[in-house]
Amino acid sequence: MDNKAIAGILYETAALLEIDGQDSFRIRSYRNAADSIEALPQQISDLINEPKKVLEIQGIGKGMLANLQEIFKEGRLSVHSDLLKKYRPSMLELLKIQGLGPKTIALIWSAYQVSDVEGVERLAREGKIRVLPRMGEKQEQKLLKGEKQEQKLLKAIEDYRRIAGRFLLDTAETQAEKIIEHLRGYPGVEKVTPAGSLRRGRETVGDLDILVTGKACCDDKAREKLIDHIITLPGLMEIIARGENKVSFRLRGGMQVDVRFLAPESFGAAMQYFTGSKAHNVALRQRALKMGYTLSEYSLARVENEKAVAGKTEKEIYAKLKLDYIPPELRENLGEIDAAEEHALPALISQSDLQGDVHMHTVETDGRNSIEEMAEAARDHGYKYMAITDHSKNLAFANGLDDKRAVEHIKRIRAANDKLDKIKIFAGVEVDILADGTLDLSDSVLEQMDVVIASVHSHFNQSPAEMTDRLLKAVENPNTSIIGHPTGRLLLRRDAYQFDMDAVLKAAAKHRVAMELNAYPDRLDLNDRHLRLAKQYGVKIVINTDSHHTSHLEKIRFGVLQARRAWLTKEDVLNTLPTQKFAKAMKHGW
Ligand code: DGT
Ligand code: CA
Ligand code: CA
Ligand code: ZN
Repeated sequence: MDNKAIAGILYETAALLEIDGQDSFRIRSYRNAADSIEALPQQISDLINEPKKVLEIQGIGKGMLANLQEIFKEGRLSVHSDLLKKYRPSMLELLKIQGLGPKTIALIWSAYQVSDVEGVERLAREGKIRVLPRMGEKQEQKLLKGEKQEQKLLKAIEDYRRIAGRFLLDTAETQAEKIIEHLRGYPGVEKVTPAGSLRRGRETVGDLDILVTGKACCDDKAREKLIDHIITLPGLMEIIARGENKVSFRLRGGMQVDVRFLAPESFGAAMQYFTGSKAHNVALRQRALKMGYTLSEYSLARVENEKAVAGKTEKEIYAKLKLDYIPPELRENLGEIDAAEEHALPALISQSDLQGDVHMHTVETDGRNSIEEMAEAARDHGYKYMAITDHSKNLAFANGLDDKRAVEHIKRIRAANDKLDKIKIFAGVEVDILADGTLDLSDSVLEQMDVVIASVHSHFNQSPAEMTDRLLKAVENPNTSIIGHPTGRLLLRRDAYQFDMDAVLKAAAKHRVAMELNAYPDRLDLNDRHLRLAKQYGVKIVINTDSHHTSHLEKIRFGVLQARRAWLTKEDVLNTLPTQKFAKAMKHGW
């Protein structure tokens, strides 16, 4: 179990203890321990056999040590599982609803013994929440007072449903890798591959679809043994269905996984089918029928005699359908089938095309590493250039730079650049676009920068008209090179702010200001649809990680995936350019 999973159990325990009305000291001890473990640089699993070292961790005393030992020994924590039994696991779902905290949940429980989302929704509709006795805390009074608060709760439940059960791409990928690792080298298992939305690189993933093939899949006894092995997977919470060719289960954290077992001769057909998307599959099946074939998860077969003509690989299926191979990222039925027929699919950008990453923070503001550390990491990554782009002063909680500190920072960046070989360090800034559209540093400072990323970090609730004007003003500023994370959304957490995207893209094309594709898995912004629109307007893209730590640099691949989903080629993306040309594009437009 990794630190994140352990912290998760402790956080849940804290919330459940609070619902249970336990004393606040005890509750806090679980939260503190969870905070420390989550931030720990090394894995607690590596330390657990050295109790002295565990006790040195802040917030972990003898009692918590015993809890951790129990988790590693038993795979669970009895306080946690007992409370879950008492209140039912659905209680954890309730905690995810905005504005619904443990105190209110406890109140609802004690009045109605309801602990699930549907139940709370019903109570709110029936006006039964507003009559609950009010608690001491202001927040709770607000929630419980009157009809308006019930409406707010219903809205929060609606929001929760929209995002519930979906996961960020990197979370899904990590879980898939664990499953693949668990099956690697198992006798009779040849290939284990993710399919579904993860393989297509969708920005969020609903459930994991994992395909397994090899000898162990073709024989009843071997398959049963294989399933017995699969369900020993650490972090598996419950088995949802166990069948002959498939096992479905839920992982801690709620993600559902479908693992399917396939004969090698159908592996390609199954990959094609279970990669989807559904819309792509429907269109492809219609094409097959027109050509006298049926396409299923087992094969592509002739209608008249049901004889398979393809199935072992995806490539042969597409080829038999007289189509160029369609990369998974494009399979959304958005024109890719016609393009494949006409040999007109774009040569999609790949990660190796990128020559640099130009959005990074350091300890000078809210990053964790120094200029040199970031630059060395970028060089190790194989980049020819990178930029340090710390925040500006409007972002006070990030200790943003004012004019004076910005100038000193430029000096430090230049000095680091002189010291380091084989990588060009550009001096840059991520400057706030203030509410009125002006930039947060003076022109004379911005002029000295190689890369100016202008971003919105405040006043998200402006009217669409105001926000559009604000962004247009930033685009028109001659110092702006890139608009950072242009819609400001945080996946599964915060919606994009509203503005006229067409107007902003038009202006960006005119002023030759690039749009960022922020590769950080919480953002992935611009999204695939907006990227395609940007390309139509002739706007160039820069793919950046927005790294706050050297370990974030590798997240660039999530950005590349989104770029591919948007049909982008190397030519659409500025940081595929060599160093000098890129520098020129940042200062004077491409
Ligand atoms: P997700 O899990 O919501 O992120 O999205 P997907 O695309 O992974 O969808 P999922 O897990 O329901 O199904 C995996 C793939 O299986 C899907 O992309 C296409 C295929 N599939 C599932 N149900 C159907 C169906 O009813 N018809 C067709 N043609 N394909 C289906
Ligand atoms: Ca799926
Ligand atoms: Ca599925
Ligand atoms: Zn930012």
